[in-house]
Amino acid sequence: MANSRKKIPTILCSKELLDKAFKKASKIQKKGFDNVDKNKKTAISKISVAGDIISSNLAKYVKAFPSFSKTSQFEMELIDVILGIDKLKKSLGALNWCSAKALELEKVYLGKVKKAQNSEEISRLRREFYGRLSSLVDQIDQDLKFVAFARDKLKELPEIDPTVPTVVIAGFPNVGKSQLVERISTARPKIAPYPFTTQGIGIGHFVVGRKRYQVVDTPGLLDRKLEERNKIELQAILALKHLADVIVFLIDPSETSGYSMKDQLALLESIKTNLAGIPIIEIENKSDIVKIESPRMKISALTGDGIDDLLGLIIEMLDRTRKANNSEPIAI
Ligand SMILES: Nc1nc2c(ncn2[C@@H]2O[C@H](COP(=O)(O)OP(=O)(O)OP(=O)(O)O)[C@@H](O)[C@H]2O)c(=O)[nH]1
Ligand SMILES: [Mg+2]
Repeated sequence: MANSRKKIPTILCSKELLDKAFKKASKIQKKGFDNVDKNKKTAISKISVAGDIISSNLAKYVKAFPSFSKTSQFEMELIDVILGIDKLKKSLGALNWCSAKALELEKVYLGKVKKAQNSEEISRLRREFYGRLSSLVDQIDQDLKFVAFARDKLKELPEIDPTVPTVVIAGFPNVGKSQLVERISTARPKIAPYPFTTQGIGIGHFVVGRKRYQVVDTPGLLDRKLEERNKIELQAILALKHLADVIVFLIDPSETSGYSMKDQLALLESIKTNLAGIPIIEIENKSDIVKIESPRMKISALTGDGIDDLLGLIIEMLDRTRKANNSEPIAI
């Protein structure tokens, strides 16, 4: 799915789709042995072209969406959080329905036009077909708009390779997760002095010798129940659950993030309980401002202090803990 979603074409709304169909049909002029024959052949061709364009474009949209059966569990859940799988399936179903209906309508009107006796009737039937085709497509306008939105969202999703050893950076908002990801990987996330800067999952890489590792930046988490978590936080939870071979839990003892140590440590405990089995490295960030007494490793993602040691530890743990396939890290 990761690559196929990049190929989904631009999804037109109902008005654009109808304009496209009618514009193409309007250019058609056929010859005939008399006026009625000419008008009939022209109308038949216009109806076929307009109906076919609508039907084939809708079918193309549906087909371009990746098959859910081939999507990984992580991506399924991520799409469900961001878009709603049922909603997406329903809208794609509506496009499919409309595609078949357009062909059906086309067939009915082609039959009627063939039997028509005079030019007035031919032109009335052609107009009637256009009107009915328009209201058919207008009926699925909301679905087209949702599918267009879904297409854009799917394109934004990061490319994740499940076979590459992966460290997920988690913690409260504003503690410096993105700053750390930027420092240790190829990712260039947005870093800002306010919470909830990161709104989705970001992926970066780093390479040591011939081995490649994946770093996942996540949105900030608050210490609260799963039912209360919003779409943004749920993405972080999914990354922790499905992608992490190792978790780096970043703590901000300076509390300049705006969150207390007590709350941050409570979140750490709940992650430990809920994701038991995934090794967690507890790190204190912003050591350039505040260092507290504790056995935890201290770093400054801002100045780079302590980063080499942390990276060494991450690599050591990733090499020891291979979740995906239990295989060796991929050599590049
Ligand atoms: N002094 C100091 N500031 C830091 C350090 N690391 C990050 N910051 C600052 O803290 C602020 C938040 O950093 P981000 O990396 O955006 O924090 P985040 O955890 O990704 O935040 P969200 O995406 O909102 O969850 C920014 O102003 C950073 O420059 C550090 O080690 N020392
Ligand atoms: Mg961030």
